Amino acid sequence: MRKFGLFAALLTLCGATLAQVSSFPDNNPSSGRYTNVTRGLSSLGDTGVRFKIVATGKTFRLGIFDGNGTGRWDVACLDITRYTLYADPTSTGATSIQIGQWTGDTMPDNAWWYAYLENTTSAQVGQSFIYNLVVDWSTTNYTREQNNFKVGVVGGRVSIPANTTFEVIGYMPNDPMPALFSPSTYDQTWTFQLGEVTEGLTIWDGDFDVAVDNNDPSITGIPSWNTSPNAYNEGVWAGAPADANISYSVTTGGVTYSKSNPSGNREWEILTIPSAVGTSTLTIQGADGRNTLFLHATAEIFGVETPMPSTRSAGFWRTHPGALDLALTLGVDLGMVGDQDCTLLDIGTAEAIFWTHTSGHSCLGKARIKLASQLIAAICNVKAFGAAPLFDLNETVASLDGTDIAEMNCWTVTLESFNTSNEGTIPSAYNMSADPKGARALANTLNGVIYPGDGFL
Ligand SMILES: [Ca+2]
Ligand SMILES: [Ca+2]
Ligand SMILES: [Ca+2]
Ligand SMILES: [Ca+2]
Repeated sequence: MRKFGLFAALLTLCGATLAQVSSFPDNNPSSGRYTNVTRGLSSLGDTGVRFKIVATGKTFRLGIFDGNGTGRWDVACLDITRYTLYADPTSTGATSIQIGQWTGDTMPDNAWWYAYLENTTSAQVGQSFIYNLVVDWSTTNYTREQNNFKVGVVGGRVSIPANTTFEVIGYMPNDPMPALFSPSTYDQTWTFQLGEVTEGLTIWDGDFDVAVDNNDPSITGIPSWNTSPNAYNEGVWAGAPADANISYSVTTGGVTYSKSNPSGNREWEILTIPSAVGTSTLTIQGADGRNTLFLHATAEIFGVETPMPSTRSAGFWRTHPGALDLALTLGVDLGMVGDQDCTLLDIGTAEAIFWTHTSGHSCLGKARIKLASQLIAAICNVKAFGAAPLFDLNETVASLDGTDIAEMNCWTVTLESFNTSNEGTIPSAYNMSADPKGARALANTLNGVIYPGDGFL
């Protein structure tokens, strides 16, 4: 009984950290849904926004999608956006201990950027590590600007802290400038999970730009926490640009509270829920890509949690040549290995690395073959299945070209553990039959012997 309890507790601990990818608002590159940082633009933007990250374990991966301010998913970004991570063990938005800072101009367009971070005791509370991610503008030189992005965390959870203003925008393919905002599956709706509140729940909606605004009797003036210099006192403010059908609601304890006439231009309105029961859901309908929505709630707000993508072992990739061939078309780059160019690995070399007998090779060659086998599998898992390692594969690739055998063996163990970490469902295109014989026959040979190349001697 006691043993089982301990095992169950360990499972809970491990499952809570690695079973999911936590993203805000989501981790889908074509959903059209973004959070952003804005200034001006007939709206309520200001200096920046912030996110709470609670990590567990030894390391976590911080991801930013489209962190840059140009190209796809961006229209009006002039300044450089800063992404600064602070230790925040008190969950108060502390900024005294900086963990790292990155700028949008170094991040890729329409793609994820990742930082691999070791948890630090300066952020520790019990078994958790709490961080404050601040996204802001690096100057005050521009009065009208906007950078859209997503945040994704593996090895932890990202949220909007309670009593914090945040921003969201969603782009349909037919929004202005479709070249920037398609393909997009955005359907004008949003769903957020709200953290538990013990008292009543209050949601403030800002600049929802409802076309025909009314006066909200439950609020006067501007909320005391508002920091935007552009806010108007609550009143009757026609939307600019106007959204005809925008509304939102909160469902809690089986009851739905709706706000059918939310805020007009540059004002804040309110939805009060007298008794929120357990976890609640916030839903928004009718939001388009011409207008950033501002929200501020007394509850913590969560985006989308998605299951950890699956992985397959080196043994799978070795014996499934069809799946391997398909994954290799996505570009498996092992860099230079000695004088051997493995930057665009072909199936003959990949199968030769998998199937070669290491007996005739040097210690270095053997270490490289073992590491390269796991590395091919890991890169295939990342590229084909979207698997999410908690370490930087580029460091492993660099190690493969080095001569530090102990380091290589260490990476081999780490990679093997990653490659066998999640035997869940894989995309159907990769569900092919095993064909070990056929796979072996594809391996490069030299004088009739399987030969992965000079870099692996
Ligand atoms: Ca962009
Ligand atoms: Ca962007
Ligand atoms: Ca109003
Ligand atoms: Ca507006």
